[in-house]
Amino acid sequence: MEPAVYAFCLRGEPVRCVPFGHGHINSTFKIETDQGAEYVLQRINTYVFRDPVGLMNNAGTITDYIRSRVDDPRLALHFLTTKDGKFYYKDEKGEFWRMYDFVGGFCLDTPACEGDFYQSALAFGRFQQMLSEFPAETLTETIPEFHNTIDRYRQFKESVAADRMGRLAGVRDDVEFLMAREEMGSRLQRQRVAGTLPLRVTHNDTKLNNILIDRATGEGICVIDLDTTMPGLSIYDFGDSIRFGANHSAEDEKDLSKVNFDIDLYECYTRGFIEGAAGGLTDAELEYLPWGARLMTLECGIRFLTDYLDGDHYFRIHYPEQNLDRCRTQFKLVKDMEEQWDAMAAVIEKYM
Ligand code: ADP
Ligand code: GN1
Ligand code: MG
Repeated sequence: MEPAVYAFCLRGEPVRCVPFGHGHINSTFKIETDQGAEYVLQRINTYVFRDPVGLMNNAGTITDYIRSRVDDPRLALHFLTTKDGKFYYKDEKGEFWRMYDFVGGFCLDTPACEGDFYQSALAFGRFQQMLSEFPAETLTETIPEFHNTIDRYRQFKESVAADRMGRLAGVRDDVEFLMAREEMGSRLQRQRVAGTLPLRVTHNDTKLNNILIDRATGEGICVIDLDTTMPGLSIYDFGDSIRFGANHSAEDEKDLSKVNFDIDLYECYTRGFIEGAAGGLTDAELEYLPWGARLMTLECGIRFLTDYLDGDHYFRIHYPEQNLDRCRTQFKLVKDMEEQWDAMAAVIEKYM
């Protein structure tokens, strides 16, 4: 990574570089210099992101746009440019790298308390609100059909048919679980096509660890991981946060008795997200929030299972069955949400 480090205009000489964070996609490092400056260096995963130049153009434009409209510069990431003025560096092997200021905060992998989750909801709601007038059509679709669950089912069925790793026999129940929900899974995409839910600039990957939290105040500072920011539905962002954060277990927990959807955390996130979006959500969007939670969870389960069947090329794994474990936690959460469906709708009504 050395040429990448030296390609960017840093304050001081780099003296330390350590692997950092728990993302599933990019490779992340923290860089420190002899003048006490701190940066994040990332190698962009080009297996996942086929157009890294378009992606960096999105990220650079969005963060400049936000920073030009707010008083606190920490509300958006600040990407450094290379010595020849680009937001990325392409090395000799064709790998793409980017560098941004390390923001003095921390990321959480599970909410330590309701307050954290509420703060992340405020920050994700506010992110959408800050971009509500941004010309969405100018953004590159960094992963086409990213939250098109109908297309995710298509890919899943292809992987089942191919059974490249010979793993199908061990996941019959999981396949059955998904096939029983195919019709329901198309619901958001049908609303998107029908135009009943407005197209907005959305983040599309709103895990709790994609928010930086201020150590001193406990408040959300800014949204990170902007790789999938593109036109989408507000309920994708709401739903993906609920999927990840409205429970008390790890995404790859093996003991499913520990994986339980927590309706109180769901309520707390709902309150924060609506408040952060500052009245910007339509009645149809509000009504569909529970669908966002249920279907983003289902979709993520489909993606983990598909990757498991294909041989784990997409999500980084640390042991062989990890994507299967991840898939099963998602299915357990979907089941819980189905059982608490009326209560989930009632929470939304309370805040409408
Ligand atoms: P990935 O696409 O792999 O998830 P991210 O951009 O989300 O990549 O970065 C991976 C992880 O690195 C984050 O989840 C977070 O834990 C950590 N991280 C990234 N940027 C910062 C930062 N500026 N300050 C603190 N932690 C960060
Ligand atoms: C990935 O990049 P990261 O780790 O924040 C994935 C999300 C999944 C998530 C599941 C670009 O997020 O879509 O929901 O893993 N990101 C991409 O944990 O596919
Ligand atoms: Mg991330």
